[in-house]
Amino acid sequence: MPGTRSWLRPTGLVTGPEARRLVVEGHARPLLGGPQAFTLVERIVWDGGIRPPVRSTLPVVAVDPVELRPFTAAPAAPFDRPRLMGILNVTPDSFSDGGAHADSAAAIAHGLRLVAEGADMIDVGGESTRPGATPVPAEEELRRVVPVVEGLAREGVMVSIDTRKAVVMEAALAAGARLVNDVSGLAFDPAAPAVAARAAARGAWIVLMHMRGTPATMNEAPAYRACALEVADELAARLATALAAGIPRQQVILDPGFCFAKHEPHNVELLRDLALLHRLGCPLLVGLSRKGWASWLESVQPPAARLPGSLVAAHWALERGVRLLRVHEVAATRQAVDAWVTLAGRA
Ligand code: HH2
Repeated sequence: MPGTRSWLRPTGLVTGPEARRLVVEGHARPLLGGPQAFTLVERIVWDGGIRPPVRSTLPVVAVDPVELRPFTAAPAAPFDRPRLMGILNVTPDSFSDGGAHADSAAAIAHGLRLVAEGADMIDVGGESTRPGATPVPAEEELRRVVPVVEGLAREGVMVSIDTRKAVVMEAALAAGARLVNDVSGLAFDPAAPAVAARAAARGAWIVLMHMRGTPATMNEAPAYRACALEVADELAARLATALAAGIPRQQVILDPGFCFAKHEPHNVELLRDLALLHRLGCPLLVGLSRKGWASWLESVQPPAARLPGSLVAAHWALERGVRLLRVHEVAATRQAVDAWVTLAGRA
């Protein structure tokens, strides 16, 4: 049928010594170099139309190893193991910590606390992107984030700048940021791809997140026929634009953008099919911390009370090969991740 394509999703996951034995015996392939391995592959065939995708499950030996390469190759450091990105919102209106770190000194102190708790990097944001958020002028965003980026970078912290604006990216990079995290996937500001390409040439990582529309309107009526496949295609398009702008693939991190133009069924479908995104060949980041990705979880108030749900979601993502978790509660997530690393490697 014209336009019919197929996607692969590793499944039938095993860990530890059992995973290593099954790989040696040829019954499994390592997921991104391990510690997990997958014994099965789901093939998803879809023509892009109104009929749902057709899914069939095969033993891993029935699939050409060349087709599986993006799912088996070990990522380069630092994403060869799970990493934590601690969230630092220097905003009055973020959904869970708005106003908590409004002045620079308090924000820097909080960032340093998150590093002491085990964060590998700190994501500094000066504009809330929660559903319905009001956009912030560039001058105000600069005033909020630059001193904080500077203060943390001076202390040797790896800083990520969470912004959609090229001028904010540029100022934060000059102040010492080494990651650019753009929830629009460099689509919001026409000047952003060139700024990100210059930063990548100097070694910065670029996070491309998936969303549709803008935070002000994105969750009014998101509609997908096959959410995970459409997100994969739209992220591939953002990646292609980034590559065309001169950003090397090895410097890109991809994020499906939970709750950005997505309601519960979309978030759940994306969580189920997360591992198919490895086909794009970049490390994956997820931001599920404190989010109401399911409607019952949304009704748990305040958002800071959603730690148990956030930890389970983080664990679910780790199991599927996600190597960068964007989280509010670093100490608790660090403990959960370290516990998972011990069990996944040895049990
Ligand atoms: N989520 C938020 C902000 N930035 N960046 C990436 N890459 N992925 C995410 O899921 C993501 C993100 C929203 O969360 P938060 O920063 O806690 O809230 P707010 O946008 O209200 O400041």
